[in-house]
Amino acid sequence: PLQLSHSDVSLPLSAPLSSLADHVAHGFAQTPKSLSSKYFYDAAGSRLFQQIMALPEYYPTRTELSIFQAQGAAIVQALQAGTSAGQPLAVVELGAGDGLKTKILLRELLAQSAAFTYVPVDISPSALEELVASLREELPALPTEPLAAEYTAALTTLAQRPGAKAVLFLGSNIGNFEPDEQRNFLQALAAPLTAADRLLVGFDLRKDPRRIRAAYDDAQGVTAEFNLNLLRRFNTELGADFQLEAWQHYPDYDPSTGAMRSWLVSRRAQTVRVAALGGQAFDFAAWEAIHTENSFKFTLSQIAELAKAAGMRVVEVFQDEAGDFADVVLAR
Ligand code: AVJ
Repeated sequence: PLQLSHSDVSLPLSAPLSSLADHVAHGFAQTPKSLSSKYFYDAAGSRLFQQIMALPEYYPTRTELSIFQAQGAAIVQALQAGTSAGQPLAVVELGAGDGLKTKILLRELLAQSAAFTYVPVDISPSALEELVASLREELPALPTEPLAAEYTAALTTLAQRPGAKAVLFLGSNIGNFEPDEQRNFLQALAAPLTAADRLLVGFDLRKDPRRIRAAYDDAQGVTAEFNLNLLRRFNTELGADFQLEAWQHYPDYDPSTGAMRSWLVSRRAQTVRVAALGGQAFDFAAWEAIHTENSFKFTLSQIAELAKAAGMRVVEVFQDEAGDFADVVLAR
């Protein structure tokens, strides 16, 4: 049997992660200064996100989990509806993380399907290693082809891979994109698919704005740590000299647009230097904010419009009873 350890794991890195230093230089040249949320997920950030998923305030993960627990069989059927029986299926998941929710669907697929391969894609090699190790334990019969890469590499994999496909994009990860990016990305995801293939997308829905805000401003401060970890990462990986106590996590929800945005606010005027950028200095005014994440919330009609704009149709919508979250099956 294959042994997996931290030293010998060789996950195929199909594309190098784009340079963190370049991203910082580019992001800090913008107004307002902006960073991509994809850089949250180093090993520490992935662990913090696991803690977030268990927080009492952070409802999306346990809500999507409950949808899978209650309706997993129907979801898995909908994912295979276009596929003829016995045809091998590739289940490609973007941003697989720890796979906690996906395992429910994988178990159901193993029970229902003749042959399928699981292709978890994640930007965090450490999270992917742990996922693969846990799958070897819990679902040893499942062929798994992990890919430590960004979403764009998953698009290449989808285009190159023959046969039927089910693409999973769960957890409202799509909410990290601005609305025009959401449409463009779904369009790019649809491009390599045939009419028989299915896409399952998780969307966090509009709800009491205070509940949404609280999910990103938990009492224990784990989300604040998660946000600040971005700066810690720049200190360790880029030799930056961010003083973490001079920054404040600030989440902000706009119920008119569904835009949940996270910021890091500078508590005072300060200058930060980045060794990896030749010691380049960046000035921050007192109370200046860096935009670090979007977590858009959706209405069902918005989702239908988005699918249409991306050239896809809504096949089926699965929701929890309270209507907090939707898992939507899409097809070309
Ligand atoms: C993993 C992108 C779905 O936006 O809700 C959680 C990340 N950020 N708390 C989200 C996150 C702060 C999460 N996603």
